[in-house]
Amino acid sequence: MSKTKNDDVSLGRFISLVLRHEPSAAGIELDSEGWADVGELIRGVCNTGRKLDMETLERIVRENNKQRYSFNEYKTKIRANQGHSIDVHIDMKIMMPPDVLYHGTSDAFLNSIKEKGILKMSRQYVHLSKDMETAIKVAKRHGKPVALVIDTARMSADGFVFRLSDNGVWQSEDIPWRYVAEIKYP
Ligand code: HQG
Repeated sequence: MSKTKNDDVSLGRFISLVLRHEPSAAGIELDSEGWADVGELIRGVCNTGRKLDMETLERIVRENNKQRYSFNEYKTKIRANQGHSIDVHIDMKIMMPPDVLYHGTSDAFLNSIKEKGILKMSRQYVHLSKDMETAIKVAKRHGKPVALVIDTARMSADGFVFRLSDNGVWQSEDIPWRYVAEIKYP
């Protein structure tokens, strides 16, 4: 990876932390819809000893591998598209999901998930993806990966709703174990 790419990835990680979990890490605040003022974010990030300017921020937003962030129309505000643990309201479209979606997790969490269901844990929603490969990638962050195949058709029929973030991540409320159709190991 080139130096710039490396720097962008590590800056992106810090920006995710600030915009999803801990704005105070850059000494800033978000509004109720999760927006940060772009000038404040750049200054806040620079105050931590990192280097960030508008050109770099625009490149990070444009090239981020999961399209994690969005600017407003005038590029005066920025927010994370999903993944928040703090209490902000991101207006996501409620949509009919495909018949199955996948949740990636660690083999080590399975007993607890069987007992309590797939819980949101610290985030606002349970995250689901439309393909197994993405779920396995997510799962690898936690340990020996498994993908749970979720019967979203049955969940929808039972009244559960699903939201789709602007960057294509499906979001659900807690999922009881009975909706897990299959456990897949890569
Ligand atoms: C697990 C990444 C024990 C759950 C990804 C998961 C994603 C339980 C972990 C996004 C449980 C929470 C979110 C239970 C759930 N007992 N463990 N009852 N219920 N869990 O990081 O889905 O790269 O909060 O299975 O792409 O791993 O950051 O959620 O393993 O979309 O943009 O508790 O993070 O996006 O972990 O990842 P997380 P996640 P970014």
